[in-house]
Amino acid sequence: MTEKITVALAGNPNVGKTSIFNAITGSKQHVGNWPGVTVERKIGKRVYNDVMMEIVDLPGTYSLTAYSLDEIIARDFIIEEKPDVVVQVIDATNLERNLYLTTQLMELGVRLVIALNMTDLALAKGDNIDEKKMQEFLEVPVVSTIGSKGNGIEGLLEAAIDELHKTRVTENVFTYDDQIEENVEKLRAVLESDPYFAHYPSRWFSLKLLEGDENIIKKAKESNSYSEIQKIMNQTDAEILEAKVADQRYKTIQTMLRQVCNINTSHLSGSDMVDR
Ligand code: GDP
Ligand code: K
Ligand code: MG
Repeated sequence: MTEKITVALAGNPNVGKTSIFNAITGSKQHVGNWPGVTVERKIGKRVYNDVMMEIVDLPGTYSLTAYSLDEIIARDFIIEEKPDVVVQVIDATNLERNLYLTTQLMELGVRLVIALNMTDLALAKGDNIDEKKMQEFLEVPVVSTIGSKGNGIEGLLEAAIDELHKTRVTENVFTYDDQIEENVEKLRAVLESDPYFAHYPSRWFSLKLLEGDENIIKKAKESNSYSEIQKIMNQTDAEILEAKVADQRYKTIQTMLRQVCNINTSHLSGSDMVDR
């Protein structure tokens, strides 16, 4: 019997998503547009170990905020269409920047697998990334790939199927300061008592409301609980909260980088520099 699953490929622009998409799907792909917009949408198929996988190549994004159409498309696909597994393709030569998206995907609570791509270039630079430690730190499967050569693809598909069959999704969330957490808890209580929100991850949705995310506020306005939600939202300054959340994510990334990487800093500058 064949199982059918949907796997979404997410990641920053130019990290090798389409190369990996092509390596997975070969010629079995369909190119069109996302509904209502002229952003390209690629969908392909692959049967692996009796599993029929529908693969979706999401637009390249650095973040999952509501600031750009690409980000809204990628995010809405993940929260509304609920792919069975999200594979984030990461450029191994640019870990810090790529991991910012990882922190957001983790907060969304999706079943996540990381394709650590461009490992040939990282090696050539002299970077030494311990993918096992990275996997342990993030509690997310990490598979090394070279997308342009099709290396590591089978391991990636296996990890995606394994992830799907795990009984529990890893809830590796970040905690913020007490005031944020208090308001998140208040919002969660409201969201979880209103069936309209049953579809959404409540912690993530609460944080987005507190951050003043327009697209998420729009969704909340369609519920019967909006006046109650608004009262809680008014207790926090959205801009300050957004900055605090970003800060916490970067701190976590820095901690991880110190543990898992031996980056050859002679090739790096600016934000890629790891303080050790
Ligand atoms: P996307 O924007 O994420 O879809 O990235 P693409 O798949 O279009 O890849 C961007 C560029 O990186 C292309 O020139 C690819 O051939 C190249 N590329 C992809 N994966 C790898 C890899 O693992 N190693 C190297 N050296 N190049 C890669
Ligand atoms: K691209
Ligand atoms: Mg692409």
